Amino acid sequence: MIGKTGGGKSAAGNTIVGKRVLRSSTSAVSQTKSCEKVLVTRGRNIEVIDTPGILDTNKSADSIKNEIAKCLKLSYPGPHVFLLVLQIGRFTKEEENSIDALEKLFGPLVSNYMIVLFTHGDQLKGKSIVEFIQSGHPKLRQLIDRCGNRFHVFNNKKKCKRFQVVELIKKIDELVEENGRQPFGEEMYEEMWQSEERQVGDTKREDKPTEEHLPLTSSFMADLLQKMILFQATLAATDRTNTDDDPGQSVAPTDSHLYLSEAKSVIETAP
Ligand SMILES: Nc1nc2c(ncn2[C@@H]2O[C@H](COP(=O)(O)OP(=O)(O)O)[C@@H](O)[C@H]2O)c(=O)[nH]1
Ligand SMILES: [Mg+2]
Repeated sequence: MIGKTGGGKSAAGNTIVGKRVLRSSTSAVSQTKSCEKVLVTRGRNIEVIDTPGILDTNKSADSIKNEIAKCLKLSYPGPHVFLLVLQIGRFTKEEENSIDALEKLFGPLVSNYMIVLFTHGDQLKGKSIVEFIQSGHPKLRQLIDRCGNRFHVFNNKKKCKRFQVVELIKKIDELVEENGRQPFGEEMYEEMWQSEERQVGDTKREDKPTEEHLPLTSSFMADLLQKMILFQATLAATDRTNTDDDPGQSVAPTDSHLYLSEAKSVIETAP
């Protein structure tokens, strides 16, 4: 799960798991200090990895690099899906730039593994999520389009949440099939493995790494830091062409701009 602080990632993780295991709160400060993996077993194993807001631009590239490295380890041999968590009624510049930025970090194939997961479904007030998207900001529609038109909505406050989870898992299963059941980032993990062989100067090792022993060499980390800097610059970029053709809903160059066409009453919780 990827998104900005306060978007509802931890709450969504709890909805998926069916228990309150991840810390979730209204605080503008991230309650999720570091990546965490939780396992849910309901006839099958599902691993959910919660992350602190890696789309927040007030964090240093170096600290986010370390979080990403931890996520890579936790998700070895690669995630089957990235859930890009967006809060209904909030769509910030960083979220708008998120796909471009994530492609800089993980490569262009990452969008083949993305599903946009909206939270705060209760804010739809009777509207369907499709209606919300269709009447929403063009940039939001573009983002969903780039994610192969895959999206889902959670109301994490709903009493009975199973149905929405079942529907999400169905969408994930379809995506997994579309991707030939291959997890994301095989080459990236392969590259880590090989860079360790180069560093150690070993003859080729037979054993594949396990999650705990996944090598993250200094050259891999240095490369990751470079990508992280590019990632953050892309997140913070302001699209100036936007203002001319769409003056009513232009993207303000602030960190916390809200597209209020849909949910005027939503309280901004991001820093
Ligand atoms: N009304 C409502 N509140 C939600 C929903 N999902 C999350 N929240 C609240 O939004 C706040 C931020 O959620 P959190 O899971 O900590 O966000 P994170 O920083 O992305 O992990 C918390 O107060 C949650 O209770 C939702 O679907 N509906
Ligand atoms: Mg959290």
